[in-house]
Amino acid sequence: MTPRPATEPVTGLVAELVGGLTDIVGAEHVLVDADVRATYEVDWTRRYRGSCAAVVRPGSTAEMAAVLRRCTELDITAVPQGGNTGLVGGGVPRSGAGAPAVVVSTLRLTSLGPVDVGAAQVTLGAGVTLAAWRDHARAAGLDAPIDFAARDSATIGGAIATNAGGSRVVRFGTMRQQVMGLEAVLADGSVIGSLSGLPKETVGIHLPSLLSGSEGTLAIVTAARLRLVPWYRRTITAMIAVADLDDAVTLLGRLRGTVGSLDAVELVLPEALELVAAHVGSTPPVSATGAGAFVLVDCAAHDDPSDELTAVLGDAAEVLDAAVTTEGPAREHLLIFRDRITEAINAAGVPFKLDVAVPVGRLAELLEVAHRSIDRHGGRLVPFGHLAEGNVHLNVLDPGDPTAIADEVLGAVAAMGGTISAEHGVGIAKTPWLHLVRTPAELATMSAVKHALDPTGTLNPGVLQPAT
Ligand code: 2HG
Ligand code: ZN
Repeated sequence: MTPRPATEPVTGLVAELVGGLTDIVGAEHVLVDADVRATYEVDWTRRYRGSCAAVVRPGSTAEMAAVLRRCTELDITAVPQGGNTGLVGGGVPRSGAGAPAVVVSTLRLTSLGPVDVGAAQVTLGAGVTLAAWRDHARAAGLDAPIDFAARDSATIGGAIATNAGGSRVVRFGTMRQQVMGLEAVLADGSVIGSLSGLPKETVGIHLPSLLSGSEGTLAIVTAARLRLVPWYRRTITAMIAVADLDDAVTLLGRLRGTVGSLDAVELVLPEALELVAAHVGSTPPVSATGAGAFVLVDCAAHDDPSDELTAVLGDAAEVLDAAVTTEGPAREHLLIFRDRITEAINAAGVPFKLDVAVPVGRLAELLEVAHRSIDRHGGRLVPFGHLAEGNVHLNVLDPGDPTAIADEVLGAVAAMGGTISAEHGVGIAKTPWLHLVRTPAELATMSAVKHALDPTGTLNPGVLQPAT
């Protein structure tokens, strides 16, 4: 690194940075205008924001390497950003950060490799969206194993960085399980990884595992070799009203034991159903009378899975009411009551989000704790999530004292054997509570790995690090 005189004005440094980046990617891909930078500087919920000196958009791995090398040389921090759908403040500049930062956007890394049908794999650029992954796979008769509501904007790189989950985890696992290989750039510009996608290989540390969930703090992923799964064209979807969370969990057990085509088992609590119904101006397809929870079940198979699901629902005493639909507009209508909850929440205010998971048998207890805490500290709870993984998104609108709510809820989650982040990541939002789920020895290990890969602290500072 070239030492800089301590007195050098920041403006001089920024000019040097912009000049250097322009040499690498061209002026049209170094965004310095405040209005243009603005959308990269705030997260989707509007809770997290900061400012950057520039947004740089490398168009290849070689350009990414040169960009990061330049940032490291100039002592500028780099905040990687994909579709900017993150919910924990990990993809936007930190507010009040001392050193100037650049946002490194992966959105130009959109290469779609040929689908390898025999291997059921494909190589994609980090900036490819989940929807494009799905469409590309389907054009070859296969499918993408990961899906969630932000599919049109969320990128492969971001999904790897946060080890994203979504609705199909019950069948295929999280993003980490889909990464057969990857290519990534370290802060010093070294390119690491492999895209050959070998299902069997034991030669030491598995880089895809190390980097999945590392939130852009160790390296920036530029491309990935991803698993594909069969495209099950026949679907049946049901929204089921049950009396309470314990009944929802009993139903989950029945489904797991008997329905081989199970693709998603999602959870919508009454407060969330009410909010999304008002937002989309439509009545939910099931009767809410006496219902304490709604379970959304998706089954998908090569042959019609209807009998398999309806047989279970017909026998289950927990089912108070159910709306069942196969493909087409009726299914789309049903799915909006799950897919559009986040949007409905955002339309109602700036939410405080706690993405937590507990063993499924303790979900009822978790909701009681959350309600009691919010009664004490103020706010409106909008809970929903992924029943199969015990993963609830506790969204709080107008929180009176968000820190007190987080202290109580996350403390209780940890005591139940749960986690403070199930699929959104830690970002900067959860750093004060990392100690609840990681021991001092584990935190020291994480910090040693960070230091080994990014000794200059260039990549995504503040993210995934215990708050001091
Ligand atoms: C979902 O499950 C996403 O739809 C977003 O993880 C959750 O808005 C949220 O809290
Ligand atoms: Zn989710």
